[in-house]
Amino acid sequence: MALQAAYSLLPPPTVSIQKEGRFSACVSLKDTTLTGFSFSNHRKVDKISTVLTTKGRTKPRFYTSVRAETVTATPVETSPEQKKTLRKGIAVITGASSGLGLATAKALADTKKWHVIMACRNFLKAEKAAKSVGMSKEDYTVMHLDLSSLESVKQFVDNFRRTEQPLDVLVCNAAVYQPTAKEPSFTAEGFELSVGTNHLGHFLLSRLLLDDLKKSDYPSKRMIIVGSITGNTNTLAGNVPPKANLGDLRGLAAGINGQNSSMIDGGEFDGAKAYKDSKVCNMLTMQELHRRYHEETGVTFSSLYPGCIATTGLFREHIPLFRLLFPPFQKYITKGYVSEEEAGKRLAQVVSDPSLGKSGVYWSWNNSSASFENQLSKEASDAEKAKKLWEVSEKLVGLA
Ligand code: NDP
Ligand code: PMR
Repeated sequence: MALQAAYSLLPPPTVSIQKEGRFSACVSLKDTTLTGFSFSNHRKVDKISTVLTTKGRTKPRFYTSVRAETVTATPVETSPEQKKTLRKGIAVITGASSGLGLATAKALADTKKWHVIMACRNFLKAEKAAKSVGMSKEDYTVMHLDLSSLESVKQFVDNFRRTEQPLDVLVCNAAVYQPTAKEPSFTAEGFELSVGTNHLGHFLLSRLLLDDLKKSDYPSKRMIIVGSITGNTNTLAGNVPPKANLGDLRGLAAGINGQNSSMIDGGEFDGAKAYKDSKVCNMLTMQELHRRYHEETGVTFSSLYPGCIATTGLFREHIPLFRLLFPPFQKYITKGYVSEEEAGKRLAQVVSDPSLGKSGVYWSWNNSSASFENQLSKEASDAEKAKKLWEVSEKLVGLA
């Protein structure tokens, strides 16, 4: 097979492909509307605020509130008059300048019920991307965030707080994938780049913004960390070498800085494995957040596999032959392919659909695009490992 030819150009696999594990559990056909709230068309501008741009300038922003006809979620304590008014939800999406993040921002913005904060490392790219998909100015704000710098994460949180907006949903979506890198590269604080960006950057961001989410008076507050099938070894895709494996986290505990090791399990650097390991960290972190904070805060914590979005920028560092063959391979052979637009609608469901409001769930979709609660692999659902990962990560990002 042609993809295998491209695949054979990668470092030799250490393990052979095994049979597919349990594919799905508890398939439930759900309503796929983006939100269960029903709104009239009447909108009014109710607040003018300022938003800090990357260059430290402030610019005026208008926030709109929307009159709700029916609200089906838990009511917030407000006066009878206020009860009729549901403001726009405010969602921060990291890495919204392309692929899944952009498609999700667009899907939410199009409902006119959400204002999206596009938290991106490249301000101009994000602005252009928003314009290119036809998002209206009043539906989004671009704010600078580079997840490969913990200082930038802290700065983003400060800047966001200065805007005095509430935070209703945080989507940890950004990621880097370096399948062809021979040597590791590192974040500003010296962590291997994939784990440093995809996991540690998001770990700090989610911990800091949890306080803001707690304060939100929105009917449903959510934190979503994007996972993937390739981190789950109970699937065929998760058994394509190199397989995710965090081991006993000795490399992470030693700082994952290239001095002892650049890999979480303490092994030799492998860019594809580092990405898959980072996805396992994302899925473990979501479950640990759920265990520690769901009851206390009422925040819904979720992860998901949106489908194989084979056309996104995630594969920008892969060899050209792979980039050519991967989309048709996923479309016609595995049938796991999903368009950016469809994947964006799926993630937007996890953001706002009342039927996806259960906490601690890893969502997937079947071939008819119906969502279901999927089963994570043994490692990606290991509560002991999740606790250890939490404690080690806290130290690395300076929270403990
Ligand atoms: P893209 O490359 O299109 O999007 C990744 C986004 O992350 C980009 O906006 C990129 O910014 C941003 N980003 C990368 N590094 C940083 C950083 N240091 N700071 C801030 N932002 C950063 O890939 P996808 O849309 O495919 O990936 C989105 C998510 O979906 C990831 O979590 C990925 O793991 C997940 N996923 C993807 C699948 C797929 O098949 N594509 C399947 C399963 C999960 P910039 O535009 O500046 O490069
Ligand atoms: Mg995979 C049902 C089978 C299936 C699915 C859904 C995916 C998704 N992949 C499947 C099967 C296979 N892939 C098989 C049989 C092969 C060997 C030919 C294969 C190969 C392959 C490669 C080389 N696949 C890949 C790569 C990548 O570089 C991608 C990757 O692992 O990125 C980390 C990838 C992916 N396959 C997927 C998905 C969703 C990816 C992107 C990974 C992600 O975002 O997590």
